[in-house]
Amino acid sequence: MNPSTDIPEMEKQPIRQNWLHKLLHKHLRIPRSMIQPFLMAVKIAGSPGQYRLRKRYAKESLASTKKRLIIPNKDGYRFFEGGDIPGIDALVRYCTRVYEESRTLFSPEYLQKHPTKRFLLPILEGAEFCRHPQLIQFMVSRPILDSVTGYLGTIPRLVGARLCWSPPNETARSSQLFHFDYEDLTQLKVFVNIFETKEDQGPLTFIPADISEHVQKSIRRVSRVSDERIYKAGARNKEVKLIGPAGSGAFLDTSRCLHYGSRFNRRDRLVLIIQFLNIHTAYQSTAPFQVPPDLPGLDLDSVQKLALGIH
Ligand SMILES: O=C(O)CCC(=O)C(=O)O
Repeated sequence: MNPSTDIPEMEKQPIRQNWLHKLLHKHLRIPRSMIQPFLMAVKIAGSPGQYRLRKRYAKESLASTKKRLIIPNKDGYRFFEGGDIPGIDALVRYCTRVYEESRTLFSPEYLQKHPTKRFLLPILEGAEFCRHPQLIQFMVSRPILDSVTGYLGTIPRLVGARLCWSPPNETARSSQLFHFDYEDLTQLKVFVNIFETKEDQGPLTFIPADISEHVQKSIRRVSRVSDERIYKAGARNKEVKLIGPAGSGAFLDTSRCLHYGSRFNRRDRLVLIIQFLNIHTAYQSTAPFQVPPDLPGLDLDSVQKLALGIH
């Protein structure tokens, strides 16, 4: 892998909220657990062929895959090491070089102007990945895709990705506080530590799905509340941290597992975050991209094409 010498522009794509979801959840206060299955059923009714096709492909591809990393449903996560997914060493080298070339985007002046947002700064985000087909090829490599398919029970859609840098910071706000992601009731993000990540680098920190569910039942509003409230509701000493060498990582259902990261870093952290959703999910990714069908540099089978929405 050789990173392009292009310095990526910081193109942002807006989050498109589903207006019906907004009306039902925000205005009529109907819980998400009731709305999302309903919205999904509406979307499936709109494209039943896609729904059946993805289920069928999932069944066939899982039956023919001898070895894949299984993500237990009860836990909602699974760690992996560099050797578990071919290509991780090359990925780490590539992302490190992109980071080194792009650091100038975040000059000391930039950081001074944005004192409160010194975490998860996007080195690459959304459509910018189309300039790095090697990274897209990795994201839909079969060891990753087959694990996600096994967990979600369908060929998922790769909906977004971010290569993020979190420099030293003094904050605990927004995604630095425990929260669930909202795009669906279940989803998978793949977190890859590009730098070796230790306790003082604000590692991804989460609570397994079954305990998170218990916490949610005890206190109805769980997002962005204090750690103490989460602990009192049954999660004390239950946190799990993604600490490990470059190339270590985790599959995490961020809709079912309370999580935070990049909190009080003392040293830099660089992480690649890849997001997979069910195709009929009501919400869009916060860093979405659509891969053009003729993007050079990709070598894809039919399952990988489905995951990228290329037909
Ligand atoms: O890794 C982090 O700093 C937090 C990531 C996060 O909250 C997310 O991707 O949903």
